[in-house]
Amino acid sequence: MLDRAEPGRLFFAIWPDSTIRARLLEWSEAIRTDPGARPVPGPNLHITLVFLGAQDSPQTEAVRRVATEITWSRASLVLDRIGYWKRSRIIWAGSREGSASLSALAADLYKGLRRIGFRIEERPIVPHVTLYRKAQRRPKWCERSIEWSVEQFCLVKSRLSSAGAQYEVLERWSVSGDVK
Ligand code: 3AM
Repeated sequence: MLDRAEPGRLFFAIWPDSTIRARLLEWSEAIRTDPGARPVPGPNLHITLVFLGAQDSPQTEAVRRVATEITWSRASLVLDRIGYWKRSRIIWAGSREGSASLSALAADLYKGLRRIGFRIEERPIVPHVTLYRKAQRRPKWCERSIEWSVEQFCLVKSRLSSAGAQYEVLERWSVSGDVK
């Protein structure tokens, strides 16, 4: 059940299509060692670009305008490594090389947000897809390479529920800057 009193937190993200999602799920299954680790369900798999926290409606509208004004080019990203963050107990899929275009997109979003008065700490993006939460140990080694051609980014609302995070994609922007 969603907690209706909770306004939801916003973030910009990249959402996989069904092909990339299926490959991520298959990889996630292949690296599993800790039965207590919680796999992120397929529909929730994503890469966070910029986290905005809770925002009211006027702010959300201003944030949408920032995204609409951004011009960006198609980003290519190769997911080819599995990582484990012991402190946050997260297992993730990431990229050895990173992606200059995704970093530029995140930097432009931060710039636009600062222009409209947001004071958020700019974090260098480490593009990653969280595969497991509450992981107590490192995953199994399993080599994979997923080539991801990113053509859209989106604004997402996250709400916490007893079943975990619930995500709602509010809007998507394509490479040309057009809203789909
Ligand atoms: O995409 P991942 O799973 O790495 O950890 C949260 C999740 O990241 C992160 O935003 C994504 C969508 O919820 N997140 C949550 N609270 C955050 C905060 N205060 C945060 N990132 C930065 N600051």
